[in-house]
Amino acid sequence: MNKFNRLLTLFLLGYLVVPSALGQDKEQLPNIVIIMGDDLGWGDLSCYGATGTYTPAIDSLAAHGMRFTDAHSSSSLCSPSRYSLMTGRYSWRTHLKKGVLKWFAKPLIEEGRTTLGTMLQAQGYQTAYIGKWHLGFEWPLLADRLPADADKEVFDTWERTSQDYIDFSQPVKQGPTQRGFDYYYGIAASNNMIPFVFIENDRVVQPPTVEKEYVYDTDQAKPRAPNWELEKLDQHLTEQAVKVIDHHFSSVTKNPLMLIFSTASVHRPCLPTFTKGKSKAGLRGDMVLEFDWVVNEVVQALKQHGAFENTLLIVTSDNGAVPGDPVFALERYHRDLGDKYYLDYFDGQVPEHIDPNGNEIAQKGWYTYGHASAGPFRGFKSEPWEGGHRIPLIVHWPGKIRAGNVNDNMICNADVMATLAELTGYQGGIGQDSYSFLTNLLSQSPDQPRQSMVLASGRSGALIARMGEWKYIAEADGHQKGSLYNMIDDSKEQHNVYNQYPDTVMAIQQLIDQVEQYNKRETLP
Ligand SMILES: [Ca+2]
Repeated sequence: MNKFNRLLTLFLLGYLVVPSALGQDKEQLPNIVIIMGDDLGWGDLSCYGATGTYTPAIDSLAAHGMRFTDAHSSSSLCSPSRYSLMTGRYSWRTHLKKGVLKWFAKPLIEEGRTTLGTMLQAQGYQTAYIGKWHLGFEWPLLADRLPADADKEVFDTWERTSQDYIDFSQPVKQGPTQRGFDYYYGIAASNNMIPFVFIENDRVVQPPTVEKEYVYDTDQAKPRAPNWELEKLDQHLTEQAVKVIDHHFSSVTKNPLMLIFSTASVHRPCLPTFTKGKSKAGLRGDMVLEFDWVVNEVVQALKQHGAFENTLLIVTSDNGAVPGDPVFALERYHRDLGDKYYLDYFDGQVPEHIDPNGNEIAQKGWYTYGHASAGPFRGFKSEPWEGGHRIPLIVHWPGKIRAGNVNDNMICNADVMATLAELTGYQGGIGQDSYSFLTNLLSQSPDQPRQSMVLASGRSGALIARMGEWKYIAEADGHQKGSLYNMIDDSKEQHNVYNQYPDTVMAIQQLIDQVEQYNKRETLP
């Protein structure tokens, strides 16, 4: 293909031209697709032992690829975990020590930092990001309604009135298209977070003008965009992902595709449509089935273009699961709106995981239907226990990964960057907390990619360290001493042996100090 045609093709596709990709033959590199669920738990997939859900599309990828059993998100909440996937760095190195980014927060990924997107652009990939971002934007303010203190009233607040200052007609800057993605279509954050709009590249597709329907779990909401249908978010986003695949492989471009598809499911509120009633794990379980449908749609689109065989496909989650359907929200929904959709689900169910000290949702507990969303592990999303940060992770690459592999080595989602750097021959700097597990994918006797790991608990910000057989949870907020568990004898974290092993505790604290200082492969000052 001559240069003019290539430029024309890129233009027609709506992609930015990647100068480094021009003139390079990258045909031999595989396409890379990452599908990331939101709050999808280790125990949610049938290939991880779930019986209340059935996920045949994902199970098939696991059966023909590699399933990791000791994979972790860098945090038990999503913004920080997503930061690590994108940059190969632990999120506690940023200003976000706990919690997630607020509605209109500034970008968490620093300008100029190497991301999965910029790295693969440099390697000749065309890059696209579909779905939930939750890593911040530069939101434009209305010219005629300026806040006295923009941080307090707009960018660093959970007040929903912050939306009243946003000019939805102007470009939304510093998002995915300025962090390494040629194309973006998605939602700013979780499905229950304002603004309820879709963003394409740096533009809001339709401004939020329609009064929000009351849906359980998202009351006090602001208006939504006319094309925002909460119950069909993933169906809409899947259409966009398939469109990217269709455009890419219908064109004459020979550059490989890198696509990240970050779904809205299975974050609450869970509002199943065509999977309603199909699982045995309530509304949330039904949404796990919808997530499996999403994966299948992407797989089928790749197959349709003959691209599946040359695609490295990763299916994973951003953090651990919630226990099930929130009783608080369901009761309130029923009180206000009657049994419009859901009442028949809850007959005979008894709330579990009640936390008297938690927020209003936790105090009422959850309906689980006997489904263990976190698998056999202790704890859930936002917590320091395994259920908060141990995630499902499956890699499929036909002809490269031996079918049916189960891999028990410890990896972190930050490691995806080093793995793809090694795979594509990237020589530039990458995040310093990223360790390649490529040999694990390609070799039958793989080494441990890493000996230790320092994660963070999303809610408290407590650092969590794994070192060999040990797991340590640091003191947080001054309300507890550290905890120490032996993950071989006690993977369910039932017996805190902090007091019995002071030398181990000291060694792990030293490890954390070293990791905090570790700067060797930094890409920014
Ligand atoms: Ca999440």
